[in-house]
Amino acid sequence: MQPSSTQGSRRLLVLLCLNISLFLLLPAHASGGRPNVLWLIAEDMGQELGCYGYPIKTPNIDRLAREGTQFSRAFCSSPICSPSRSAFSTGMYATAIHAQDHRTAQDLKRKLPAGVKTIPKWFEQNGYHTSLMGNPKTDWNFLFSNKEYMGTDWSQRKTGQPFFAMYNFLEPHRWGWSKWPDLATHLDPDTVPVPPIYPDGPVMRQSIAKYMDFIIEMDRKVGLVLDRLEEEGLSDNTIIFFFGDNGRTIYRGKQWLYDEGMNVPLIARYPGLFEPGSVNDELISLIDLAPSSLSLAGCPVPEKMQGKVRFGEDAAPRAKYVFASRDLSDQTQDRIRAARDKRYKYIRNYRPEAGYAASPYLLKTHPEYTEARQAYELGELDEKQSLFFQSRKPEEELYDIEADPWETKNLAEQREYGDVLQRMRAALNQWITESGDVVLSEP
Ligand SMILES: [Ca+2]
Repeated sequence: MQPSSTQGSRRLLVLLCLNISLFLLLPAHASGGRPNVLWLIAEDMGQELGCYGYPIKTPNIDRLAREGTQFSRAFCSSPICSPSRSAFSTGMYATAIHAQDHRTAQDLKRKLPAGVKTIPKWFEQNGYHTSLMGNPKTDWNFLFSNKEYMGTDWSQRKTGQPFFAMYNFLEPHRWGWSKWPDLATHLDPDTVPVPPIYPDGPVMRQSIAKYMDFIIEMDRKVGLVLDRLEEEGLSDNTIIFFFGDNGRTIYRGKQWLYDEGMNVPLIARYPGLFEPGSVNDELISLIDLAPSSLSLAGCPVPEKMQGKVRFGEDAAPRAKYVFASRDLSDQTQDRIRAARDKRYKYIRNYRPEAGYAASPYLLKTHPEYTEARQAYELGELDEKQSLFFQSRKPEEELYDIEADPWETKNLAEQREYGDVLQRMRAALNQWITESGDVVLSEP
């Protein structure tokens, strides 16, 4: 769902002007105290929300979008839980801190490098109370103490103390589906949209309907948190970021570097900074949220953080690219890196011979994969739907996302895209070197 770029640019320009003027008029400390920072984190979720134009009723998150800024080009830096969470919780690429493997065995985990800490630790150092709320998930692929967070609820803070809270929702993560069989809402599988890359079968429809059911449930829970902020008089002095930790979990989404695995919802609300109801089409990586949150709260941004401040008076220049990695994912070893600009996606497969290996986890939890695989073997899938069942991946993939949002037409070998390919290759190479990819750039 890409808004028109011309319209988006105009809106962005207006937004930036408004933001700059409003920010100057109403800095973070205008109310006399430092703002609270609240991260609301959905699991395994793409932009399937009413406010993004998807046919689903999500009134609470839509309300957040109406009161803040909705980002269309927000991306995780790894398309699966633990490397993504390791990254956005430190403001570092997972590949730069030995956290790229999902999930790293406990005895292989390392300490964070000197000068790198988790976001709650940085906030604690700046006098904040920190809490891990909702689903108590860290899922970090590095060694950490049991004191990373000070508590489990912002109510545990001292009088007058600002808080940072990471509030995790389990929904719509797939292994949780069986735990809540009695949701208030059950969508009719016959009414859900099936993307063109997937065969339209009954199990596929059930999987998508279930995913949507859980988004509706997650939206209800977000509403409870927003109501609580309001009741406690905290709405105006709390910076909120709502986002998904990685993309949607249908079999070509989560774990893979297509937009379905990388593109996540991101909505920011902070009265006086984010223009109500605005849309921002600029590239943003989830690793930008840690430095941005610290900066907006008036805390120094640690020198080593690789993410960039994206909002407020200390914002960095706009990003030209976002980058992502995939390595071990459960039981399947692969190595993929990707660069994405506002229009193109470049994917480099280091193990093309591995194909699109389905892990036992995927087979167990994604019944639509088995349905689709059987249809493929019976010759019932079209060309787009068959891509995921090829025994070998291309070494390089290049997609024009504007023309081909589901990334089905690989342009890497087309001569007219040679310049784009070369530019994207160079950008990826530069990122691998400069970010210190521990797998690819160490001797
Ligand atoms: Ca996840």
